[in-house]
Amino acid sequence: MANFIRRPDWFIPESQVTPEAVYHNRREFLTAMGFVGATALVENALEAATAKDNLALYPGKETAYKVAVKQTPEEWAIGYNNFYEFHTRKELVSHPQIIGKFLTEPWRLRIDGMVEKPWVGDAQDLIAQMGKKGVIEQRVYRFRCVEAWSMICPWTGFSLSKVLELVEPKKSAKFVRFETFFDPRMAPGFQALRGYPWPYTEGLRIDEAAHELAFVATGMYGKPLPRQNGAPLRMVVPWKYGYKSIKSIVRIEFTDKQPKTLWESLAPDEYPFESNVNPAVPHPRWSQATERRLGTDERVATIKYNGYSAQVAALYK
Ligand SMILES: Nc1nc2c(c(=O)[nH]1)N[C@H]1C(S)=C(S)[C@@H](COP(=O)(O)O)O[C@H]1N2
Ligand SMILES: [Mo]
Repeated sequence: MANFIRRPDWFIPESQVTPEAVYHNRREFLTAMGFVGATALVENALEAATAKDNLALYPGKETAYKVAVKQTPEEWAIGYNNFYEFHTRKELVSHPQIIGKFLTEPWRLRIDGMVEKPWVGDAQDLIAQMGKKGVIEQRVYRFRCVEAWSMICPWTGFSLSKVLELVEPKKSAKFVRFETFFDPRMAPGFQALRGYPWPYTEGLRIDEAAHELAFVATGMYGKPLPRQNGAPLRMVVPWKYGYKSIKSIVRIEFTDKQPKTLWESLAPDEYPFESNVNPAVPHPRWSQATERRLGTDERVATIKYNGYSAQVAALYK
């Protein structure tokens, strides 16, 4: 029977899976996987933070980013997820049998491409570094999925512009490309959707990435992100449809070419690169005029740029 199951090219046999003992020793694991380059060693020696060390950074300092409407109940925000690497059924993503093998520590993150100072290290080291700079905030944002559901929740994290300050993009960098982890051992969706152009990728123009509102979230509801919401770190781009808010990022690359995103490769007319929330432009298969608030039966009017016109409209003159 097993012989008849066609394995995709990237299938990794059980025999090659790193033994758990090694996996759990972060330094050895990184070395074994060939991940510890010169830069990584320097960065890790300076920080070497763990998720536990970083707990003190939550929920982050309060800022002006609040919404004068009731927040979505936490159980909805963390129990109804789009994360196709795991499952296409939103209620199932957070199920222990689906998300249970997803290890988010250690987590190697690369920030590179057209930058003066590439950064390589563990995601927790980046979070610790941002903590030292005092830029960790809690922001309450509206979040609007292209499927016409929405939520309002508090995120902890830092502005993506702080990452730009850290790596100093070169003049030639016109776009930022984001990439999600790709490891079929940790997530069943890669197998289930083997025709998809994995890994999940997304992108922003450099001026969008530099905008104050573009946020790197490491937590929500005052705690580190649950795995199903994109631990250890993800984007939250509140004026764009939800799929632009890529989860569980392993690489942030600065480039001079507009990146091809996963959803754009699958259906360019339905999920174009820009994807700003706009109630006047229907999706080819449904209206975008209204949205359903998670955890309620309420349908409310969708607002242009998801309510962030005052901040972002100037980007699109
Ligand atoms: N890697 C990855 N990121 C992703 C997705 C995904 O399937 N994989 N889904 C996107 C979509 S369509 C939405 S609406 C949001 C959902 O985020 P949430 O589950 O935290 O609400 O994540 C976005 N980021
Ligand atoms: Mo979405």
